[in-house]
Formats: sequence, C-alpha cells, structure tokens
Amino acid sequence: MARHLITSAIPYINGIKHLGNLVGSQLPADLFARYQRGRGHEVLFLCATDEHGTPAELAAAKAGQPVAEYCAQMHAVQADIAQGFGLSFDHFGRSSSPANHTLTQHFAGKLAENDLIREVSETQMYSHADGRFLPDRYIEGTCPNCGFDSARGDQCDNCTKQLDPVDLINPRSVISGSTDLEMRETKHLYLRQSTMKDQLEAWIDSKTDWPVLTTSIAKKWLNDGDGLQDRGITRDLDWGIPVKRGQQDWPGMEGKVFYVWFDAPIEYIACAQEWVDAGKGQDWQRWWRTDMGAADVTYTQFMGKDNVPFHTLSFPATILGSGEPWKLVDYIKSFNYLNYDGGQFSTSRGRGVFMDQALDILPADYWRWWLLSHAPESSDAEFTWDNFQASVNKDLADVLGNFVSRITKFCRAKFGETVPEGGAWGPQEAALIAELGQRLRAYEGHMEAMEVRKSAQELRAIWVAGNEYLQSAAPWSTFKENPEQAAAQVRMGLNLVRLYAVLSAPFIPFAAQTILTAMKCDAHSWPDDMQTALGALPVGHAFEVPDVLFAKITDEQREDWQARFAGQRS
Ligand code: B3M
Ligand code: ZN
Repeated sequence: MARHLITSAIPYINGIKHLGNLVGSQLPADLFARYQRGRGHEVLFLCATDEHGTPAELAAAKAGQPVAEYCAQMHAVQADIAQGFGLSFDHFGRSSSPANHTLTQHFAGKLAENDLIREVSETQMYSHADGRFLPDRYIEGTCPNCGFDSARGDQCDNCTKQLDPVDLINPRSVISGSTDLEMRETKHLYLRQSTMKDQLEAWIDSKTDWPVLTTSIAKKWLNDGDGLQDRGITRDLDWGIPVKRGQQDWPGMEGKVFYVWFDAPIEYIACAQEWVDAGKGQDWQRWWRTDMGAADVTYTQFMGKDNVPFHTLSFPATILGSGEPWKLVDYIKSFNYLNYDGGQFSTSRGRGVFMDQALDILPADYWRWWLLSHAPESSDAEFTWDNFQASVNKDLADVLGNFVSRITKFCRAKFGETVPEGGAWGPQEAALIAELGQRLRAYEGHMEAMEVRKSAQELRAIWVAGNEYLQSAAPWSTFKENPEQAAAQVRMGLNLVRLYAVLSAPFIPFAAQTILTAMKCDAHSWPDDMQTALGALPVGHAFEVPDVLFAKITDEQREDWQARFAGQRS
C-alpha cells in the first residue's frame, strides 16, 4: 500500500469561488484522492481557506463584520459548498488556526537562526486618522496616467497601469477616506531567498517528470531575475499571524503580521495538525516529517498556474531554509485557466457560474464531469453552455445513464430484479472482456499520470464499449429465440453496471453511489482481473432499477442559464 499526501491550493476566504477556480485545483485534487483511495492506498487529502491579507480585511469591512467573524462564517459557507461538490477532503482547515500561527512563527524563527532573514527599512503611507500604515490596496486616488479617480495604490483598474501609492494624485485612505497621510519609515523582514538559488535550481532540475506547465513557470521565475529576489514576508496589518521568532517577540516587529503568502502554504502542514486536533486522525508528523515516517509518502500538489511560483520557489525556500526534515512536494500538477462563454470568469463583475449557483441548478456530478473532461491542461479552456449541454446529454445521459437504465429495466421486465441464471458467455463476451481489460489499464495509466482529460476520455470509452456490446448482443431480440443466452447477456450487462460505478466514482461519486445502492452492492474494490470483476454480481443477486441517473438539459434551460449568468451577480 502506497501513501499519498495530496493538497489543493487553498482558496481565499473572500467570497465563493467560480467554476474556473474549482477546476484549477480542488476538483482534480479530489479526482486523484478518490482514485488513490479506490486503489486501496492510504491517502491524506487536505485543503483549507486562505484567510489573511488585505482582501480578507476589505471583504469583512464591506460586509460590515469583524474580520474574524467574517472568516469563520465564510469558512463554513465554503466547507458546505465543498461538501456539496463531493470534495472529499480529510480535513478542510483554516490558515488562521492556532496550529498555523505556531508553525508559521516556528518557521520564521528557524529561518532567522539560519541567517536567512534580514531587516529592511522602507517608507510607507501612514494614515493619522486610522492610526496605521496602509497597504497598497488601502489607498485610492487619481490615476496619474488616465485620470481615473478610484485608482488603487497597486494598480489602476481603468487603464491597468501598475502603480506605487506615491504616484497617486490626492491619495486617500480606503478605510476612513482621510487624506491626512504621510510617508513614514517602517521596518520589514525579508526572506533571503536569493541566496538559495542554486539549491532551488538543483531541486527543480531533479524533477524531470513534472508537467511542462509547472517546470516552465518555475524556470522562468528562477532565471528571470525578479522571481528570486529577496521577498518581504511581513506586513503592517492588524489581521494575520503576529510576527514572532518562534515563541519570542521580535523587537521592532510589534504590531506587524506575516505576509499572507508566507503563512498560506505553511497551512498545508498545519492543516494536518488540525486534522489530528479535530480527532479525525493521529500522528500528523507521519505525513510531514521525513524523520518521523514521511520518507515513503508521495506528496502531490494541485493548483492554477498563477500559484506555481509560490510553490516551486517561495514555499520550498521556507522549507529548505528551515534546515529541518520537512517533506517537500514530489509532484506539482498545475492548470491553465478556464474561460467563460467568450470572456473571463469575473468575481468582481459576477460573470460566470459560481460554486453555490452551480449546485442550485444541477447536481454536482454534471459539473464534475464537464469540468474534469474539459480540464484546462495543455491550454486554456472555455466553458460554453452549448458544449456543457451537449456533453452532459451525450456522455452522461445517453451513454452511461441510458445503459444503466436499459439493462436494469429489461432484466426487471423479463427476469425480475435478480441477476438471472442460465446460458454461458461466448466469444462476444470474451472480446468485450479483453477490450475492457486493456482500456482499464490505459485508464489507470492516465489517472496515475494525472492526465485528467485523457482519463475522462478513456472512462467514456469504457462506457461506450458496454453500450456497443448491448447494442450488438441485443438481449431483447435474443430473448425471443434463446432466453438462456439472453440471461447470460443480461448478467454481463448488470455486472458492467456495477463495474462502471466503481470505475466512475472518482469523477461522478454521487451517481456511482446511487448505482451501487441500486445494485445492492458494497463491493467498491478496484477491479484487478476483468473476468473476475465481471462476475462480482452472482446469479440470484437482487437489485433495484435506479431512478433516472441524469436528466437531459433542455434547450430552454440552457438559454435561461446563459442569460442568467452573463454578469452582475447580486
Ligand atoms: N489563496 C490563491 C488562490 O486561491 C491562494 C492560494 C494559496 S495556496 C497556498 O488562487
Ligand atoms: Zn489609470
């Protein structure tokens, strides 16, 4: 039995994620976790909310709530939606947890001990009215480039020019509106990652099996100069993890917190502690410390391409720089972007389908199937309602759903709701078994390699093979001449139904469970030998015809949804 540690990039706390976010990290991570569990391996699958930084503070302010309260509430909302999508996290943690506070401070202490931290004096905008330093996004003013009057300190949303707060004309505080601002000196901690270039490069070079998307981004940042510059890891914010050196105060750092991107990946580790604290498991070090049992763990991370630099450079710099035997990632699966109906998903404009809305209109499996079978792997992908309707109706309703319903109903009509006796399998069944055996190995190969689209294609081909068999064996015709042989064909069909549930569960877990329940079968085990797997439901085994598994999407629904999600979520 192998051991798989799997993490998905942890979604920001501020708001509900759209389908593009989902398919870029959490959903493929879930696919892989479900598959590895299905194969009988030991899996620890972790995710969390990313709760610090200015976006969290601003969103809480906008909602008129204290930020801690806002985060607690949004965490519950996100956890609920994740469950609705069948995301099978062993634990869904919070980067604001006590475990992450302690661990983040611990890492900072170790980095300081190893002379990898330096203090830098900077000048930053200070607001007298607010009594605090203002991070870039807390300052607004007139854009010097286009004259837009609500340009942010880091960027103008109107002309997209990157800005520095000092560039703004008539700068004001976003918190109070006050213009009583001054540039003041403030000290920050920088991680000296530039000194670790050789070590990081050697590590990345050793990962010859990584996907091109991951390696090319890592290399670009490594060699572009900018990527490995020493990085500020502290901020003048109220909300976050207080800057400490282990458990010691850090003179000069009073009132400051760690930068969100410093503590967020550390939450991958802290989340395992939360998992233990929540009573769901024991011994988190066994997953994370190579000196405490994690040497044989395979660690895989899933994320969108914009997160790759942080996971290939900054986080490894934290881990390596600590000098302690923490587990480093073995494989990083990254994704391009999913676009929405001729443009981009937009959280700020409410353009596209968001996770809560998706579940309001259709069951999770419809989305899971479409998203995974169209995952943006080799390039960006696009969601269109036509394509969604076509692939749900064809793959799920016509191919899989129809197969299940046809064979179970036919059996009920002619033989009753038990696996019928009589006849024997011949050359046609032997050919099907051989084909399925081959396809199964191909499916496994793609799943192991995390080739999401290819896996979906192969699974679909496995469903199609059953349909073609049924079409040509035609037990409804055979039955008239030779009911015994028809019984043998039906036995094959019913066993295919069970097999499909097992093989499809990583993609469409809810439908898979419905099928297994209807087949009164709790044999989830992954097929080894195809012949044996297709004998799992013996003669006399009782089942029930399941309800319709997948209702087709009508043209009317499609048009209605297309209009509804075009923009302006309230
Ligand atoms: N929250 C960004 C994102 O959701 C960020 C990922 C953190 S992973 C440690 O895309
Ligand atoms: Zn501008």
